[in-house]
Formats: sequence, structure tokens, C-alpha cells
Amino acid sequence: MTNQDVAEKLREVFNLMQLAGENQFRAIAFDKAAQTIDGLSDDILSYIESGSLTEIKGIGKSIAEDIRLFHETGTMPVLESLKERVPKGLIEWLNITGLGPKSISKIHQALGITEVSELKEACISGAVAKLPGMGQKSAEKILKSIAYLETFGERTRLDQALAIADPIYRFIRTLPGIVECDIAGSLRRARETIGDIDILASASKENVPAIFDAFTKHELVVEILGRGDTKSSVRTENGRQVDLRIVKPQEYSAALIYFTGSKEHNIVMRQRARERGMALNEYGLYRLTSGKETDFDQPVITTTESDIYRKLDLHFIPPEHREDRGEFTFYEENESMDLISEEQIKGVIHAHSTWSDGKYSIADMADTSISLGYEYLGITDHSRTASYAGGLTIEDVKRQWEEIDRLNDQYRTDGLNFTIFKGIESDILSDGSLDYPDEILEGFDLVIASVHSGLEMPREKMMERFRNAILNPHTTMLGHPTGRLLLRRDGSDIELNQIIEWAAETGVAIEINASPWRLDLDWRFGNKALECGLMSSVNPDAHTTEGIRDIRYGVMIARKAKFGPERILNSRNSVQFRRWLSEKK
Ligand code: DGT
Ligand code: CA
Ligand code: CA
Ligand code: ZN
Repeated sequence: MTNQDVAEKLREVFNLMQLAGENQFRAIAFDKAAQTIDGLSDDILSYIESGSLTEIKGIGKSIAEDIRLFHETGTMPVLESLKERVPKGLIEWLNITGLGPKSISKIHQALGITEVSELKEACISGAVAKLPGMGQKSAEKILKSIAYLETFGERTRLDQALAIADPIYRFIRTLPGIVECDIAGSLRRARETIGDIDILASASKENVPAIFDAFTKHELVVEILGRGDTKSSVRTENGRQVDLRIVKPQEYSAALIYFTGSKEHNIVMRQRARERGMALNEYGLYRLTSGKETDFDQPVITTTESDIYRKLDLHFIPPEHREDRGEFTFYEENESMDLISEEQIKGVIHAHSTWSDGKYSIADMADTSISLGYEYLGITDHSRTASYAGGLTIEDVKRQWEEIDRLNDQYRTDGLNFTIFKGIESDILSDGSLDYPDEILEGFDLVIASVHSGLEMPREKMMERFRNAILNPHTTMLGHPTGRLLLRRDGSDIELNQIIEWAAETGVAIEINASPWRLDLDWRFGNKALECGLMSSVNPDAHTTEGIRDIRYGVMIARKAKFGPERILNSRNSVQFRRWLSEKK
């Protein structure tokens, strides 16, 4: 049980209390407690164990008791009773972006509806627009969010899928009788969102029932969706479906290619097999009969995925490139592509501190970076226009520089090979200019230029805005270019191919924002980026010390987008990185 687990539960109470129309002050107390615990630097468990929860500011006796019960029983009575009182349908409305509990409660009470489908109708009919404080615009926004839910509700973010898949995979791998086991499907291909989780294993026949028994009894499983001789499907705690398939050991490599996908990649693979007088399916590679049918009596012996690729005149194609987006041409000719790996990342770029909206001090962020083995940290708090995120005034900037100088002096005195770079995440203003006068911008080691407002500008204006930001000599790199939030909000309407060309021409990098909410630059622009020689950097956009670990997801996407270490800035050591920055200037 982490601090974040507790905060999440308290926030759930806050939301449901508002839906239930409970006393505002009581509800807000839960929200405040959640915020406090989110920002707590000590482990909440230590407070629970020593019975000192009420010593935390903003945690009264009653919330302390709720937290204690949550720790003891896994739930809170206050939450359970709320869940009984609030209509189930309404709770689903909370997933509609831009619709807060207050509005939900208002619409529900005025129109007496509880289902998402009814809400949709009420938006179309104009009933929602007529409510006080709502209007046509709000109704349209709600409709758009519902459409989004309908399309993506069945998918999940990469980090959420990994949090389920990793423990289950580790568990299965060690079961008696397992010969081989891998995560397959979209997760193995490192897609940014995942439908269901596919796990593939091989085992001899007599072991299969016991393996399925163990799988369906795993602690994360809440429901068994189906069970057959070769496949079993379950639903896990947060609603995710996991499929486990078990094949015969000799079928494993063909099955792994098949169930890794993508479908598009598989189609080309089967075609290549036929062109070479063979048939490829999920069981193996076979010769064709004279009548061009699969001859199951004549298997082509292969024991690894590489063997199968070789028979089809290809070098091994790494799973993250199996999308039928140019990989066949490349791996016909080339043995491999030099791809960035997590160990090659030397520095943490794009991190926020308490100076703006981060939860930890610069020194804390640096300590965590050091303990994770990084050589440098580029602190990039928000700029002054982003006042909602605590953006820095010019005075703040100067004082922050002094703090960074002091810390760097300290590292030098201590003989530590660690540097903090002075950075800023500057808002790109609506005309494309950056957020400080030149004499301040000059003082930064690096400037990440990002759009945080007016994301819905018409394309032409937006492109002009980006062009100006790229042409600004102080811009080191663009941050999260589209501004999308995965499964929540579309990105800006921009022509990214053009932006990539401009950036590459002027030597501006475009970050791969590693936050699993963003993963922006999208990997689909990897081919274009490669063709132009675009530079990038795998940036965690960390607002907490824990957030630094998001680099993991960014590296997965960078590999998928075909970036090797030479085009990833933060694979350079701090000396090389500093040199690149000064050459850019
Ligand atoms: P997802 O789950 O929507 O994120 O995406 P995938 O790629 O994991 O798709 P899924 O779970 O439906 O199937 C896993 C793999 O199995 C898929 O990548 C390719 C293979 N596969 C499934 N159905 C078909 C099919 O109808 N034709 C072909 N060629 N391959 C299939
Ligand atoms: Ca899948
Ligand atoms: Ca599946
Ligand atoms: Zn940002």
C-alpha cells in the first residue's frame, strides 16, 4: 500500500461524496487529505504503524480511522456506504473528461438520469444546454468526451498494462512445467495503449491444467472469462483482460510471432512464406503441397523466431518494429538497427521542482537521479505565464539559479560527478514567442519550449506558432509537441512532419515525453524523424522523484520510433551534453 494508493482512495471518497450531495466541507476534507498524502515524503505505513496519522497536517481523527481501516481491510466503510447510495451509472460519468462531480450531480438532479447513454441523449436534445451554468458549448464538450470514452474505454495506458502484466508474467514463468514464456501482443510491441494483455507459454500437455489453475487463481484475478484446453482468459482488478495461451514446445516460435502481431505484420509474413513455397501459421512453418495447401506432414524445422525470419529472408525483427511500417525493407538488408536502451540514458532532462508545480525540491530530485545512476539533471520548471502551475517570475529564476550554483558547488566539493543544468519549460505564447526577455533566456543552459494553452488553435495559426518557437535561437527542444493526454484528450491539430523538418533543419530537438500519459512525440513519426536526422531526448517530465522512473516508457517508445543513442541527447554524458548545448547556441 503506497501513499498514492491511499490518496487515490480518499479522492474517490471526495468524488462520491459530491455525487451524493454530502456536506461540502466534509467532502473537501477528504480532498485535502489526499493532496497532503500525495505530497508526503515519508511512507504512510510508518504513521499507521506508530499510530501517529493525526500528526499529519489536515488528517483528523475520523480520516485517520478510515485510512487505518483501509490498511487493515483493503476498503473504507465510508466508501462502501457511498457506493451503495450513489447510482452505479453516475459513477461512470466521472470518467467523462471535463465533467466534474458538481456538474454531474446538477445534471442528475435536474433531469433525473443516471446512465451515460441518457446523458448523451440529453446533450443531443439540448436539455443539458438549457441547465443554468451549462450552455451549448458544455454540452458539445461532454458529447465529445463520451465519444472518446466509447472508442477508447476498452484500452489502457502502457504503464497500467505493465503493472498487471509484469507480476502475472513473472508468476507464470516459474510454474512447474513451463518451458518458455513471454508477454506477446501489443504490449510486447510497446504500443502506447493496450487492449488486452496476451501471455504465451509452452509446456508439455500433462502440465497444462495445473498451469491454468494457478493462473486463474492469481491474486490479481477477479473473474474467469473463459477456459479451454489451450487458452484461458481472466479479468483482473482494474478491469483488464489477460489471455494466457499454452502451446506445444515445438510450436512456440511460430506462435510467438503470431501472437505478438501486429496483424498487419503477420499478413506480410504469411505472404512472404507463400512466395517461398511455405505456409506460416500459429503452429509453425510448413512446406506447401503441390496443390498449394499447407502440408502439415512437412514442417520446416525452426526453433526460434530468428530461424523463422531467416527462412523468409529476413533478419530478426525486434517486436517493437512489427507494425508493417517499413520494417521488411530494412531488415531484408540490415542485420539490426542500433536502438537506444535504458542503461544508455545518462541524464534526467525535463523535471519540475517545488519552485513550480513539482512535489520535491531540486536537491531531492537530484538525490533520486544520483541514486538511479544518472550523471545530470536538467531542472525545467514552468515559466511565468503558466501561473496555474506556479510558473517562475524573473526574480524566481535568478534565485533558482543561485540555488543550482550552490548545489553544483557542493557536488564538486564532495567529489561527486553530478551536474544540475539550469533549464526552463517555457510556454510557447500564442504568437510563438517564448516567455522571458532574451537576457533571461540567455542565462539558461537549456530551454524546452512547450504549448500549454490554446491547444485548440486552428492548424494554420498553430503551425505559425511552432515555426516561431523553433526559429527562436534560445529554443533547445520542443516539449510534448501535440499536448495529447492518452485516452483522455486529443492533441493539437498540427502537421508534425513539417515541424520535424523545421526542427531538424535548425538543430532543435523534439523530446519524447516519457510520461505514460503523453508518450509524445508519437512513435509513428519515427520514420520521418530518422529520414531528417531529428534529435530527441527521452524526458520523464517528472513532477515527483518517482516520476523519474517514467524514462522506462519513453525508452520503449524511442526504440519503437527507431532512435539510436546518437540521436538521443541524454545518452550523452554530462560533458558531451554540455558541449552539444553550447554548440547549439
Ligand atoms: P490490442 O490487444 O488491441 O492492444 O492489440 P493486439 O495486437 O495485442 O491484438 P490482439 O490481442 O487482438 O491479438 C494479439 C495478436 O494475435 C495480434 O497482434 C496478432 C494476432 N492475431 C489475433 N487475431 C488475428 C487475426 O485475425 N489475424 C492475424 N493475422 N493475426 C491475429
Ligand atoms: Ca492484446
Ligand atoms: Ca488478446
Ligand atoms: Zn509541459
